[in-house]
Order: sequence, then structure tokens, then C-alpha cells
Amino acid sequence: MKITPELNSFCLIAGFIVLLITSCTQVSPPETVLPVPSERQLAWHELEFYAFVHFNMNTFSGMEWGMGDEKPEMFNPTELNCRQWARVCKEAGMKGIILTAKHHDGFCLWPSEYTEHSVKNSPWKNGKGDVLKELAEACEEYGLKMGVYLSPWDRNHADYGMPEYITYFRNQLTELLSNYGEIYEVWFDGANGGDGYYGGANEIRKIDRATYYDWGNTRKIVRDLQPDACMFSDAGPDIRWVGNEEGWARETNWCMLKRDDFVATGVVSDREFLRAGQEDGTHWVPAEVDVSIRPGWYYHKYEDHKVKSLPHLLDIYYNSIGRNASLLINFPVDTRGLIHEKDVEQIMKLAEAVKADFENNLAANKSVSASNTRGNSKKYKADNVTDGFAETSWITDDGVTKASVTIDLGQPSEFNRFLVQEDISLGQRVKKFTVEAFINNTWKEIASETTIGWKRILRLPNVTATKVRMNIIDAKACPVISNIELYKAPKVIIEPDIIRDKYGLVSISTYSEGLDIYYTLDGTEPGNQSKKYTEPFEIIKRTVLKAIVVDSEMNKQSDVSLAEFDVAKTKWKMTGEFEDVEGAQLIFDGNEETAWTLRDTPPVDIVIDLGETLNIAGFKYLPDQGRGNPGIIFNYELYISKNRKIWGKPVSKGEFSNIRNSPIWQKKEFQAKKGRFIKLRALTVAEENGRVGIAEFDILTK
Ligand code: FUL
Repeated sequence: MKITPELNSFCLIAGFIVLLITSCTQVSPPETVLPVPSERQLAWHELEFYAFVHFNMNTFSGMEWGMGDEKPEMFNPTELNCRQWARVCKEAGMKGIILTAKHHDGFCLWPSEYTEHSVKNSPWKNGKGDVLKELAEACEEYGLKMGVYLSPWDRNHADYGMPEYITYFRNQLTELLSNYGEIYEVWFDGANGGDGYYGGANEIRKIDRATYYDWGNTRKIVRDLQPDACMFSDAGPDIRWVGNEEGWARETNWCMLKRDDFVATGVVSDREFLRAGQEDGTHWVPAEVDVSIRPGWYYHKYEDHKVKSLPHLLDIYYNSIGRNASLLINFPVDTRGLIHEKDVEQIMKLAEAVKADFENNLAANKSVSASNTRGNSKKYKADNVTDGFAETSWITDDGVTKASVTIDLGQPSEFNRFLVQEDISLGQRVKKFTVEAFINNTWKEIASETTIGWKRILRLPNVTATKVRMNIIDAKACPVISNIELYKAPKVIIEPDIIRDKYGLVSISTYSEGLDIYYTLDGTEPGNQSKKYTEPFEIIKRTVLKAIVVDSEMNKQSDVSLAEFDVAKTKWKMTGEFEDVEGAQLIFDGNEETAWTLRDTPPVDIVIDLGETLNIAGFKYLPDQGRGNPGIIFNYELYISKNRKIWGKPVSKGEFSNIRNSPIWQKKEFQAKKGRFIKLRALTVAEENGRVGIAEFDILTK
């Protein structure tokens, strides 16, 4: 056939029309994979990081669970300032605050119409105050959301356990949800029923969790008054507990739960379901990780030295937000009514570290290709994962549950964080994925993981690659990936951990890998000209060890860690009745986290054989560092003997002043005396429970 100019133009036009038709053909969006989140849940997912404030009667009674017989007069903060709470939370990058409006002891932080057991009968602001109102104003000022914790269990109320209490509880709920503006989360604690004051009855009251609260109708109040609020309880209905209070979710974490299996009671006996969700769950009930910045939920002065460290907080951050859960960090507001300085310092360290980790997204706007794109449509193209828009996603054809997406970084780039998100409005789909890096022209697998959900962040060793590929290995249906980000988080330069075992072997460690440790043994300040730590070494006599962490690349160094050692405990032995007690060895192991709790109540003698005669001029005692009234010695005597028969007078005696409030290392010095046996006599303890607990014991020689 002869190609005439007419034919040529005809072909061109026809081609154009075919192209037009193809590109105009609507590629259908994927079907949702049920269940999917509600609008209110979607809004909640976006918050990710918000604060709990435990501040109430327990702050003043020193308890974690008050009995309900506390007097309103006890509630008297001296400098209560909700604006300080809001400022700290805002600066820390948190999006809201949930306050314990009423805890198990029943005291109300707002002047409820339905009880006398509230701020209205306290000396604070002459009974004219309302903490909820002050918090609502502070949240408004700082652009934060506000949530309320209302304990269903009430150890103060005379009617608890009877139908009348439900009316009371609902009235309170109505007050809280009507008078303080928008509430984003209502926290219904799972702890329920037991002993209490109950208006003076002082008895044990049990309720039937399945029926007592008539949850269906109680929850309706929340839906009617605050339709956008999510309700938290062990098994939802909107948000589930993560099954621990330590700050972690499982790596495999589904947002779904077979809610109806639990919803009647709101209690899940197998916590594994809470930690990991259920792949075949029938309802969208994502996990919230609740954890306190200190060991306790409420403020106790004796925990001032136990505010979580930056490494600990970073682990919590990555093990919650990085694992498809939200993070609710608690501040135990103190008796002044302020977030304590030490808590502020630590949360700001976390905020700065998180900011530094996610400073520069190396994948932003980089070109992306995929093994399959839904209907070859631009709408679902691979680049959607790096375009910065949550609304656009890379989606494959129906039935394609194995697919890859490759980000071309254009040049060798170093990273150690991989962040990925699914568009959960279409359901959580991915069951398994891997990440590969293109290094020196070869693909190398750097991660093999399971679920994604709203957000998954992987912490990886530093990798330098030109391309990064994510392979979806298995999914419930075609994957819908809305976002991928890559970062190079800086190393965390924090003072090193030093630990010496019973035999004098000293180990020094850093939190981040790839850092150097330098140390001195003569009391001088270490620097990068000091001795470099390469492996554990021995210290068997009196020595001051100072160590720092150095990042040579960045020319940065940490603060100094200081450890004062005396003789190694190689030959030390417990004697007498404790000789074979396994736990007794824990007081020589150099590990401050482990402790020995004695069965006997004081007075009790602990006799240690040092295995050699030493000139002893002092001793050190670290009480049990565990949570909840660990054993703490208060009055003591210390004796020294050469032969374990003649002890003479104590070389030191008295009290460990303020040890209950501050259970840190106690050091006592005395006139030196030679001896091989040491007897520590615990005369009294600081806690009413009468327990004697020892984390570590040491001596000072001359
Ligand atoms: C628990 C409560 O019993 C604790 O006191 C605390 O409020 C914590 C957040 O939830 O179930």
C-alpha cells in the first residue's frame, strides 16, 4: 500500500484517539479490605504522639491506687499550671493531653455536681478551682487536643457495685463531655472492682464486667455528646490497649481485632491479641502504647532519679510509633502541679532526637518504578510513594500480592531508617515485605518484616546504596502503599554504660553503634587522646574510672560517666543461712537492676566473708530499684570482724536519711578497721511492708 500524506495523518489521528480512549478508561480503584477505620479513627491515627497526665489525689497521698478514703483537703497543689503542661507537650511535638479526671480513688478534678469528693471541697483555690477547665483553656491556647480518663472503678463511691452507681458514672461522663469543649479521646481504664472505702463500707466489691456498666448504653453517651471522640479500653471499641505498660507493640501489629469476642467484658485475657492485633480481626481497633516516663504513673519523689533515659525513650518511640501504634507518654505531674524539671529535660531530649532522626528525607521526590502498577494508570503510579501526599498511593492490579517498588536515589546515599505507610482507609493489607539495597551493583536484603499499617519505621544499620527496593511478599489483597521515606539518623552521643561484674571485669558500652569510647583510670578527664576501650578489662583494686563516648566523624563527645570501684568481689561469699540462697549473689553482680529481697523481716544480719583481711573505711548500699515498695533499709548497724566471732561495737550506725524519697546509692565512711567479715544489720525498713531489699553492696578500703 502506498503511504500517502492523507493516510499518514489518518493513522496519526487514529493512534491519538486510541491513546486517548486508553488513558481515559477509568481504572477502577481497589476494593476495600474490611474492616476499615472510621473517620474518627483515621483522625486519631494522624496524632501518633500525645501525653497522659496522671495528677490527682494519689499525687498527694503518695499512692498509685488510692483506697477512696482520702480527704479532699489533701488535694492542694501549690503552683498548678496547666499551661506549663501544654507548653511542654507542644514543644515535645505531642498532639494532645489526656488527664486523669477521676482515678480509681474517685476524687474528681472538676467540681462535679454529683459528688462532694472533688476539688470543690479542697483548699486549692478555696474550692473554686476546676483543673479540667484550666486544661481545656491551656490546650486551646497551645493548639492541642484534650482527652479525659474516667475510671469506671470508684473506690470512694458508696453505691459502687449497685445500679445507682451507673447513673452516677453516666452523669459524670455527661459533665465531662459537655462542659470542656471538644474531647478527642475517652479513656476507660480496665482495672475494675476489689477492695475499697466505698463510702465507709470498707469491703471488697466485685462486679460483673460483662453486664455491670451496660457498656452499649454508656458508650452511646460518648457517641451522642462527642461523635468525633475515640473510646479506649482494653479491647476498644475504637482503640485497644497494647497489653503492657512498658512501651512496646509487637513488630507484627494488625489494627484489627475480633472485637465481639471481647467487647462484652472489655477484657482480653490473652494479651498477645492486644500486642499484635489479629490478622482476621472483624473490627478496626488499633493499638495505643501507654507508658510512663517514670516507673510509676503518679509522682513519687523517690523516683526523681528514675526518669527514663534517652536511649530508653527512643526504644519506646520506635517500638510504638515505629510499629503501627500510637504513643501515649505519661507525665506524673508533681505536688506543685507541674511537670517535673527532670521529666521535661528527658522528654525534650527525646523530641530533639526524633527531630534529628527525621530531619532529611532522602527519598523525597525521587523517581520510583514498580514491577506492576494498577491498570498502568498514572493515578496509581509508583512515584506516589515519594510525592509527599498521603492521598496518593502506589497500587497494583487486583490479585497481584507480590510486587516491588524501587526508589532511585540518583547517587550513593547513606541511610539507616526506612519508613513506610499503607493507605489504611482501604484496609490494612501487607502481611510480609522485604527491603533491599543496591550496593556495588548488587541487591542486598537489609530487612525482612511482616505488617505495615498506618506506619512502620525500621531501624537499620547504616547502608550506602544508590537504589532501595521494597518487595511485597504477601498481602491480603493488592498492596496500597502511600508513602516511603528514608533517613540517616545521627548517632546518639550519650555517656557510656559502665558495669563491673563480681570478678572485676569491666564492660563499657554505647547506645549507638560505631562510636569510640575513651577512658582514664587516674581521675583525670578523658578525651580522645586517652586510652581507647576495645574489650572488657579487669579492675580489682580501688580505682576511679571515667569514660566518654566520642563520635570522631562529627567531632562530638558525650558527658563523662564516672564509676568508683574498690576491691573486686571475686572472693566474697555470703555466710550462714544465706550462703546458699541463690538471690543473695545478686548484690555482688554489679547490676543495679537486679536485687535480693530477704524473706526475714528486720532486725536481720547479713554477714559477708570478704575472703581476705582488708582495711575497711566505709561501705555503700543501693536499695532494691524495683517498682512498688521494694525493700529499703532505714536504720542500720555495720560491724567488722577478723574471725567472725568477735565483732565488737558497730563501726557505723544510724539511718539512711531520706532513703524512701531518694533510694539512690548510700555511702557511709568511718574510721578504718581491719577485718575479713562484715555484718550489716538491718534494724528497720523504710516501707511498712517490712521488706529488706538490696540491689548492690560494696565496701571502701583504705
Ligand atoms: C492502669 C491503672 O490501674 C493505672 O493506675 C494507670 O492509670 C494506667 C494508665 O492504667 O490500668
